[in-house]
Amino acid sequence: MSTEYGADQIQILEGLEAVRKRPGMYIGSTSSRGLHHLVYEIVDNAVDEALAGFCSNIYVTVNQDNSVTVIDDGRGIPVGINHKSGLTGVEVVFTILHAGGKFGGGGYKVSGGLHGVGASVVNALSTWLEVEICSEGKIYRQRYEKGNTVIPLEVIGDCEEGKTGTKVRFLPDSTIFEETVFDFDVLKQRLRETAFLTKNLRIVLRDERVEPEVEKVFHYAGGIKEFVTYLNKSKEPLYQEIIYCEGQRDGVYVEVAMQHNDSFNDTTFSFVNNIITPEGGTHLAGFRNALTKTFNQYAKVNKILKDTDTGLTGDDIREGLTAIISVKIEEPQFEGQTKQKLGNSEARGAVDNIVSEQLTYFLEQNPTVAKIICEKSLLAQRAREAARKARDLTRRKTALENTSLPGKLADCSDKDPKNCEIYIVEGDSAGGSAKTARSRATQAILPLRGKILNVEKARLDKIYGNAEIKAMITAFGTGIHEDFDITKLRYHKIIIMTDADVDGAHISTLLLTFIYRFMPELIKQGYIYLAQPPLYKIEKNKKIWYAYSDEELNKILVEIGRDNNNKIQRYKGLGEMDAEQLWETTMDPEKRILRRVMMDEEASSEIDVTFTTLMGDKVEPRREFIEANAKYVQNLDV
Ligand code: 28F
Repeated sequence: MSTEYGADQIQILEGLEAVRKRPGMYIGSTSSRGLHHLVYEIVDNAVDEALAGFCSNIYVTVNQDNSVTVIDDGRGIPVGINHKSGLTGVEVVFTILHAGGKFGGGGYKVSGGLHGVGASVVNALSTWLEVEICSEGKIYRQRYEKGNTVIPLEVIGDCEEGKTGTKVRFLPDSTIFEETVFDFDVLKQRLRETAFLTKNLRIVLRDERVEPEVEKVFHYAGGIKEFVTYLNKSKEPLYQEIIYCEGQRDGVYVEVAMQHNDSFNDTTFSFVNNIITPEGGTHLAGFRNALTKTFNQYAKVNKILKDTDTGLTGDDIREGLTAIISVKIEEPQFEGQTKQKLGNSEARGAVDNIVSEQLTYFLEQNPTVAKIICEKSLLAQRAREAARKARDLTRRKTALENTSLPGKLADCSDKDPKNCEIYIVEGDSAGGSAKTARSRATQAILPLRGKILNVEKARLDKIYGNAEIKAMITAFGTGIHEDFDITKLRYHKIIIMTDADVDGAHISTLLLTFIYRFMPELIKQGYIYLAQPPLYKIEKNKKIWYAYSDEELNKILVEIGRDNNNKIQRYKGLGEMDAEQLWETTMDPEKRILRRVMMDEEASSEIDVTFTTLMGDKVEPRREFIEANAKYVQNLDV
């Protein structure tokens, strides 16, 4: 190989330098999320090899030094020189942005990858990266540092007869990423999803940083059918079958799986080339159209609906539905502000067509299932009518209705939402203390009585009729569902304040479930917080300390000395604090600790599982909640 820098090499260096200068442009961010994307980029290349039909196992290992190794048993990245570029296949993959062959031609039909940027971005953002290829009985290796070749491609040994594959190991550059420690649970969730979406692919995830090592194997022969079963695992399915449609049309490969459960939510997730599309797009629109059309047709033909009846709406049919829509397409076009919405028009027609045809056939073959779904939809239709009436009462359409703020709300005087906060407080007594303690100008208090309605288990009419829920909806000002309007939000901090015990945690979950189902945008945009009341009060020689955790208590005790003059009080509830203490420990913006509730849309299928597992009928493991909840919460000292 030539050691002189030709025009091509200079271009490569400039390309990778650009990635290091503005990493956010290529991987979204340099936070923990961007860090994890590095793994997905490498894994996605291996998944592409699986989709092409040449790879059936992928091994992902987080090593002790926090580097990551990904191995596949595909054909191995080509080691020969590509005549057009004068580079080896390996160099094309690891040094050229938008590595060739991924989109269109090159034997690759489809591709994952955040923006299809691939392995070269990972290479540019790694302190070092090593790639090993097994091909034609030899092991080849190349090493890069910050994207630059430090050891050119060389043969380092022999490999087993007939064995082929690719191994990549890289260490993310700590001068680029704010976070360099991989979260095993985050990787686990994403790789499980990837395995569901790629039938028969086996993904083995290992964590070597812990003793004993942890290993997870994801391998689903049923693909997205098993994904639906997984999502419904803590719900009651209405029938045993998973309805499944599959086909190809206009260059779009379509797969749909679905099953209804006895809940009232629509849990549909759509994917394009294995990447979740939180805002849906043409594929989802095609699915919804097919579903509404096909069920109405079936219900009419089979006299479940009379000709004079108003038809079933999409919402009616999707009540209690769990569905996965997965399309694979050569050149996906993403639209919308966050580029998360599929735009290709051919995907709409393809999904609509394939689902309409195969669903019609399924319903004819399975009249019992068809009847169950139609009846559930009819019930939903009636409930929706009742709900509409109840809901109109909770809607605030005009400015005049501002006067109808809930009676229990102690509103703040400042009217600029940016300055305003609302405390949702468990119990009337704590609510009273909070009202006394608050800073009237900017802090509003809404006390809630007793347990909050579990929205996972109630139909819309009951939900709209619930006083506590109505009070929150009116106080927040945004409306819900299709009426939701973030510009009407009356407070830029919505703070949930409950007792620091198991019941308090349960109430927080109920409130978060309600917000997640009815106004998820409030979570996505970071307006929801959890207050953190202290667990202990320590008194010594008339001086007072508060501890918010057991560790903190120990720290304080070490500082002030453990002796008999210490008076330690364990707070069981907010009610044990007087107004002054509540202000000082939990409400004073200068001193309090707030935890912001976060939500990663990429992980939305897993968040759904968390909420339904916690709030559904089958299990209510309170302790588990506290652990699971911790994952969606970030500590903030505000
Ligand atoms: C651990 C990560 O990256 N696996 C990959 C292949 C296989 C081929 C390929 C990849 C070469 C130059 C585009 C092999 N034989 N795992 C991976 N396995 N890339 S990445 O080719 C990419 C072309 O430009 C491959 C025949 N065709 C393709």
